[in-house]
Amino acid sequence: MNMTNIFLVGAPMDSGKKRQGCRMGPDAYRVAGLAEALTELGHEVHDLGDVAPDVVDLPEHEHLVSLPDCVGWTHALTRVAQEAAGKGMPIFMGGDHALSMGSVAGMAAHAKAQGRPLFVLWLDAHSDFHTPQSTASGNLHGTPVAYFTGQDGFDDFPAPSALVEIEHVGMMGLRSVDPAEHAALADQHAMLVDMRAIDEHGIKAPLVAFLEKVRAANGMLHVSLDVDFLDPSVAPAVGTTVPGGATEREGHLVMELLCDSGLVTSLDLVELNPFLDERGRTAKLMVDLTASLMGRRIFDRPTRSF
Ligand code: 4U7
Ligand code: MN
Ligand code: MN
Ligand code: MN
Repeated sequence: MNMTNIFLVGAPMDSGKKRQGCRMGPDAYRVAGLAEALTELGHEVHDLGDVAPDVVDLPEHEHLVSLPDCVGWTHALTRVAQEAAGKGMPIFMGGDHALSMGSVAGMAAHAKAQGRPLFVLWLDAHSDFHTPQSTASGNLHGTPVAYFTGQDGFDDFPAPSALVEIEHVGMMGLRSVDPAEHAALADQHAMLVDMRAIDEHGIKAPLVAFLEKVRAANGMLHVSLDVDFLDPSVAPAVGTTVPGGATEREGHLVMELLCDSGLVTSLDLVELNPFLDERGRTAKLMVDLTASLMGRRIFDRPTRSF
């Protein structure tokens, strides 16, 4: 793989839900050796440190958890994402998944300025397609896809200067979709790959089909990796475990195929809660998956046919 200028952006956002701990994510990635692993692969790595949320003048909401903080994070991360994208490939070290409101909005603005469409690959057990009105939990980490595709109801948030078309979103790993999300997705054309489809067809076929769409449109590709995409038996450090997730090797294969495609222009690492980890194994796995995305191989050429 060619040398890439990588910008690590720490986003210790913990406001997207009630359970705390994701704020420790960026430092867990640093301790687990993310920068070192990428440097070893020949990339130039710049750690921009941790972002802080903008201070916004908004009262707390009776149902939505930490709404003012989430709005402040979205402002700050949209700006930082756009800046970092102008210099190289941003990797957002979360933080919970509400950070993707900012990271994706910023990448969409950057892509628009380049005259290219932004595609988003959402690797997650959940569809995160609630609006502030439909969420029963009030946890805004369940809403980012609705935000950056321009669904109604985000009036307190900054209006994104560029939206992602729902047809440009691919979701893989789905196994927990709430009724309201299900209804909202029914009349939209996102690529929805649930765990049953992965069991039946393997993880490669739907991914390759999605990547062909990205390539045909000369698109940029943002990958958003939620820890709960993976099965909790291999990735326990997450607050929203759902059994029946992707295996360790399915995770790596996705990353290896994405690497081969050469299409990925930004990455979120989200929902790691180091407080729930077992001797750092989830943080380490997320680092290894990122290394696979950025060129790490078992062999550097295809193994011979058998
Ligand atoms: B994550 C949930 F009800 N849908 O809205 C909700 F199941 O970023 C979960 O994917 C959201 O981890 C999970 O609270 C958000 C729930
Ligand atoms: Mn998520
Ligand atoms: Mn999830
Ligand atoms: Mn989660």
